[in-house]
Parts: sequence; C-alpha cells; structure tokens
Amino acid sequence: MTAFSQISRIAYEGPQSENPLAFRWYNADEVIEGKTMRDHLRFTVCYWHTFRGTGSDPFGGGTMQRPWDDGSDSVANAQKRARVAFEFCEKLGAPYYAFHDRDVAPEGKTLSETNANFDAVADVLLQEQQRTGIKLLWGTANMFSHPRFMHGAATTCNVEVYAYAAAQVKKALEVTHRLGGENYVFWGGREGYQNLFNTDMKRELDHLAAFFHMAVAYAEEIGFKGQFLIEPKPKEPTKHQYDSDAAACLNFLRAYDLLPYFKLNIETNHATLAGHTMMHELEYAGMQGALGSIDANTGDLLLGWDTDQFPTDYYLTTQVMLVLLKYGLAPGGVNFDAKVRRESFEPMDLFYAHIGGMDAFARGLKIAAALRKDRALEKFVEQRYANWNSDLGAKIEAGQMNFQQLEQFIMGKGEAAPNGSGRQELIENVINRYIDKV
Ligand code: XUL
Ligand code: CO
Repeated sequence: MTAFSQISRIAYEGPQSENPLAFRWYNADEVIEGKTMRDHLRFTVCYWHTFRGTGSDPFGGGTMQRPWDDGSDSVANAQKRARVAFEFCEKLGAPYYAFHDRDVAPEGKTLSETNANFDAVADVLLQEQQRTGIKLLWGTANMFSHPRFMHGAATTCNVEVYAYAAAQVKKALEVTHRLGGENYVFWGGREGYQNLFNTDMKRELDHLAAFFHMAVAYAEEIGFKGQFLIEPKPKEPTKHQYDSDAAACLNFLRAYDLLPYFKLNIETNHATLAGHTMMHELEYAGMQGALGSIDANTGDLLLGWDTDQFPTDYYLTTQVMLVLLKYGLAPGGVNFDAKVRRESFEPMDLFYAHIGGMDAFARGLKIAAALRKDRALEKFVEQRYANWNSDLGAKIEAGQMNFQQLEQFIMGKGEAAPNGSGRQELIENVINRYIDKV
C-alpha cells in the first residue's frame, strides 16, 4: 500500500531544521529521566479524526481529500483504509493507534452482520500490527452516532437499547483483547440529559454503574487485563453529561464501588469546556492514583465548543508533561484526539498536524524535565508550606489535633504568623526562562 508514496519515514533533524517533514524536538531514542521519549510519550494516532474525519460541520459537507477511500461503506474499503492508516503511523513513527468499533468497520443490517464486518477488519488490523509492531493503545465503542442512542446507551430510557449497548461493548472488548489493546475507554457519548423534567437521574446513574460492573466482569471472564478508562467531558452532545469532569467521575466511581477498576482519560479541550485547565484535571486525577491516559488536543479560547485542534503551545505541553512526569502515564499514552481543520484537506496536512503535536509534546517534556532537575518549582512550593513542617503542622497532619487544642494554641499567640508572598509572577518568569533555554 502506498497512499503516501512521496513521503518517507519522518526523521529527527534537530531544532535548526527547516524541513516541514522532519521532527525538530521528537527524538524517539533520546533518554530523559532514564526513559526514551518514545516510552514517555507513547504517541497514538486516533482513527476517527485522522481516517474517518470528513471535514463536515453544521454549515457544510465534507472537504477532505482521501484518494485511497472510495467513500463506500464496504468492508473492502474499510480494510484498505486500515492498511493506509498503518502506513501513515509507520511513516510518522507513532507506536500506537486507537479506535472506536464503528470507525474501523461499517455497520451491517443486524448486529451479527456488524460484528462480522468488525471481525473482517480486525483481521487486517492484526496483520498490520504484526507487520509493523504498532500497537493498540485502546479500543472503545461508538454508542452515540446511531439514532438508536438518541436517549443514551447505558443511561437510556429504552431497556432494549441498553441491551444493544451491552452487546456492543462485549464485542468491542473481545476485539480489543484480540488485538492486545492496553486499555479500554468509555467516553460518555450521550450519557447525560437535556431536561430533568423527563429524566430519572438516579435510575440512569444506577444503570450506568451496573453497565460498568458488567464490563468489568466480562473483561475478567475473557482474560482482558487492559486498564479501563473513563473520559470526562462536560458538554456536547447533551446539555449535562454525567461524566462532566475528573471530580464528578471519581465521585461516581467511588459511590458505585468501581474505583479499583477504572482510571481516567483526560482530554485538554474537555477540561477547558469544564472550566478547568488541563493541568488541574491531570493533577486532580493523579493525586488520587487515577491518571490513566490523555487525549491530547486543544480548544480555541474564542470558541466555546470542542474544536479538537492539534496542540502546538509549549506552555500547555510543559504543564501537561510536568504532571505526567510526576505520576507516570503507562499503560496510557498521548493520543492525538485532534482533527485537521476542514480547510486543511490534503493528506499531507495529516503529517504536518501530527509532526507539530509530537514536537510540541517532546519540547514540553524537555522543559518539564529541566524544571524538575533543578527543582525550580518545588522550591517555591516547599517554601510556601514551610511552616506546616512545625510541631503544630505535623500534629494536624497526623490527625492528633482537635478544635479545642487549635483554639488554645492560637489564643496563646493572639494572632497568626504573617503570610509569605505567593511569588506567582516570579514563578511565571522562571517557567518562561526554562522555555527559552531548552
Ligand atoms: C469526544 C471524544 C471521543 C472520545 C472517544 O469528544 O473525545 O472521541 O475520545 O469516544
Ligand atoms: Co477524546
């Protein structure tokens, strides 16, 4: 297959390179904090945007030129597309890919026909994985595009749609397992509501939890050892999504005894739609041992929807990498859940987009590692909390103090010790200095 015959394997040429088809920062074998960039970043190409994105928007149809794709819903076309996808990942040097069941294979007239289509394309995916060594980061089921899911899938009011969704996830788990997928993702899709007047929220959440417990039980039954992930998102397509942010997801998982089986897949544009920074969402998940994987993209500050753009901002990637270095990422990865703009319709644009994203993350990794090496930020944090290292602080943190004892302490002093400066502006200057010097 030679869909990209004019392109050879993208090479690392260093920061001075002006070759648009070379990496300036992503040097897969370069070792940082004892691990190669390849192993830190675990870059993943997402099948849905990169190979199924058409460029359509609410105001107009598709624009993408994909000469290898005949536009039909045939299995043969899907198999050909799969081979092209692997040629792309191979030339890019991306070690992983990720898909929804319906991205890779067309739906048939019945679920069994659909499953047979999925198996026929999975045969090609497996062959291509074996040929190239490229691995599956995660699989997932698309339970939001088909009209049957208009009221949701695991939170639908229609019990037979719930059964359909269960059967779909069962199959997606089997195929993900067959392909050696390292994780399995649930993004809420239409799991949410538009209006509480017609919604039994408690019943829907109970159903969702039961669904996840069945998924965990089935994974155990078939021997799938991959990590389950939930991907928080607050808006789109429903007005209120149940998995709205990391805190809401962790609360749900804890309430329904699912915490031991799930981590989170945090996506930048979802974090910003929730009114958080990506760094906040990552830290919130990380501090609870629930940081699983990331969907790397970015939004647009002027647009309030999920624009899924490729991330190119070093400030953002530095923030992300600071948290990922702290908590680690494997078996997760950096999945480019991002799409080229509809005006960037040539196949070549797919390369430019991924090269830019990979370089931005590689440089963010280097900047974050330099900050950590010098303990440039830790120093400020340590200083800020220094008086918690006192006898008083140690006793409070050990749970040995009560309100009466604290009152007695502060009454004895009359006033609390003066505060120190937060030094925010100085810290921001320090970060810029590291961005300049790496
Ligand atoms: C939707 C989104 C999904 C998930 C997988 O906003 O991010 O593509 O990543 O279902
Ligand atoms: Co995503």
